[in-house]
Amino acid sequence: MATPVRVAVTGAAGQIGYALLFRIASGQLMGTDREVILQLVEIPPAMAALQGVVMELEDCAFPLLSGVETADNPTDGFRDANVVCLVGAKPRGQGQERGDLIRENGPIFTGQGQAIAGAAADDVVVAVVGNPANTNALIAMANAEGVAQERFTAMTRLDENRARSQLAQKAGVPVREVTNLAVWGNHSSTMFPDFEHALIGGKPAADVLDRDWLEGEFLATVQKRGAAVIEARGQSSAASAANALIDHVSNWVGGRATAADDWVSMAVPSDGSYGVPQGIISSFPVRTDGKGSYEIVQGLELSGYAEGRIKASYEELQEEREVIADLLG
Ligand code: NAX
Repeated sequence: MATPVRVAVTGAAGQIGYALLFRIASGQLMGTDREVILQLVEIPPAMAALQGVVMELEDCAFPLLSGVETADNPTDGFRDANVVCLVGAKPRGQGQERGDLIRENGPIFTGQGQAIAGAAADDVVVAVVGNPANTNALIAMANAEGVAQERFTAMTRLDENRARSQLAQKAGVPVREVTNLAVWGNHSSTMFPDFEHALIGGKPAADVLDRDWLEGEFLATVQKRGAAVIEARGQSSAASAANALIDHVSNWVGGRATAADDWVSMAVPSDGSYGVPQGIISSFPVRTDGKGSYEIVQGLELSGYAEGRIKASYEELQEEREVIADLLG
């Protein structure tokens, strides 16, 4: 068997952590032929709770889990890590503005970016979940001197999965029949789940479903899904977020390459494709090789409607960038 993959997870004692770690340990992230070592990172007040999670991991006796380490700081936590999942962040408080949350969480990601540069493995890949995910990923990237920018991504896969499920339900088909669905832009209410390129059973979604429904109820449902889950469950999405992170990372480095005629959504540093300005981390349709590389899908034709939606979302990302400009080094 190959050397174990070291997977670091911040916020490991949180809700998403609890839904995520057991799946990583069971082989769903890196494949059922790769051993993993979990490196769990928390803040000092949560270390006791983290010990409970460690006990439960031990009690599962996962054959592929060859070690569990804990740390209360990112430098120790990211040492030699091949995969870093930045999940931990402060949640948005009641009545708190998005800008305040960005200012509050931003500094966490400067230190974590520096720790990735200083301590992680040469082949490290980074997936940010903690909100505001795109801008936090930008901060980490800007502070990780010497690490290639394309290693920094943020998760928009939950938005994609939500959108695929909504289309499948409306069309009355199994969700696997919905393909080529990309989310563009920011992981926020401005993101655009691109129904114009999505296929349902191989046919354009707009030929199968009513355009008014797609522009209206569909977009609104996907954009407000996180809030709907909080209202119903009393807590934010956790299992579905962990599941989306497994999808994101396993497609990227865990051996699950995307099909040649399909794509998935990842927020990645913009290279200027489709007019999305450089200097932000924005979601695009991407193809992955399952071994650590991805490329932004090229050559898609965007309607004026889609361009308008994408622009609104990247402008929001540019505004977020302004709010934390001083943290970009
Ligand atoms: P929880 O509040 O349950 O857990 C967060 C954990 O992070 C806590 O245990 C806390 O101690 C830890 N933490 C805080 N600062 C830390 C630091 N500097 N280093 C290490 N650990 C730290 O939140 P949870 O429900 O697990 O959500 C985590 C993050 O995911 C939040 O920012 C949330 O907004 C975000 N989400 C992002 C989603 C996405 O699609 N990108 C969807 C789900 C989720 O809302």
